Amino acid sequence: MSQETILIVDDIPQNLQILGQVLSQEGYRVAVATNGLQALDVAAKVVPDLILLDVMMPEMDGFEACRRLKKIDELVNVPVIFLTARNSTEDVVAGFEVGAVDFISKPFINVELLARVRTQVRINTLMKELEQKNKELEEKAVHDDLTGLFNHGYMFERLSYCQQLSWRYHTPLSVIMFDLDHFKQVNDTYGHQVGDTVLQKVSNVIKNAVRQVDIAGRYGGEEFMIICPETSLENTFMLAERIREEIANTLMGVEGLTVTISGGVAESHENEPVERLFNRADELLYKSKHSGRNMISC
Ligand code: GH3
Ligand code: MG
Ligand code: MG
Ligand code: MG
Repeated sequence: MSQETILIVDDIPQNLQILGQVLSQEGYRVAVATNGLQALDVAAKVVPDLILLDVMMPEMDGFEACRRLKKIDELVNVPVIFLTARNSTEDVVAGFEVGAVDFISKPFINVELLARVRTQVRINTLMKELEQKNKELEEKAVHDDLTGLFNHGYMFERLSYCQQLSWRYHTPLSVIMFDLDHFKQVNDTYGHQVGDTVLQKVSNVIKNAVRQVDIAGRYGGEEFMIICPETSLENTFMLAERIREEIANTLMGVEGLTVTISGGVAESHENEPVERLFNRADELLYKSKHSGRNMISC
């Protein structure tokens, strides 16, 4: 089990010692600070799982320290429990207002303090897991499972956005549409599993060929799309050619199997609807198909 770190902040060394002992015995790792300023410093370094914060301290009191902690991105979600001899209703309310999750009066009862700490650490752990899951889901929602490229929905979202930027800043924007040649035959001859592997290998060629700022996606079945911001038609054509050639020269993992790809490249026009730009690239792709495949048209 991972060991959680609790930061104890108190200006009286004896308090730190007693609290430190109580928490260590429960298996927590303990960090300490003796005033608000130092607390900010230590918190930034250790990023604790919880902070037990005194209110009355020299240099910077607990309320101000908490207010500042809540403005720091890495620390905003660290739960803060005030642990103080100040226990008027106003103090308690002020504590919650600056962002605390709980308020304990001194002198405290060990088992009660530990129960409150455990509860907040547990909630915090759940929150972190949820945040992580959320991130994973967000990633999954924009990617294609088989190839790891961006998916159809995301490509169109990004294309619209890139168009807005290109119109506003008068920078070029180009798109490539690709479609594998006679891919049905690959499936029919070698089976769908080999077909899937081909799609993955082709995707890897595309991923390795594009720049960091290019956006590569799987448009559908065996169709791919690349958005090239700030790239002229000529340069985008060269990229598409490079990818076409590379794919034609890539061994697809089965003896004797190579595949080719056809493509169409179009540059965005000002105020052109996204569908029209896409259709132009698609028409050029079909021109390549009709002209014999394994070629790029622009
Ligand atoms: P063309 O050169 O004219 O594009 O011929 P094609 O055979 O590639 O075109 P067609 O549209 O007739 O066939 C596309 C094939 O792509 C049919 C479909 O089974 C296959 N396909 C689409 N998605 C996948 C996939 O995820 N995995 C596999 N293995 N095959 C797929
Ligand atoms: Mg104090
Ligand atoms: Mg197709
Ligand atoms: Mg095809």
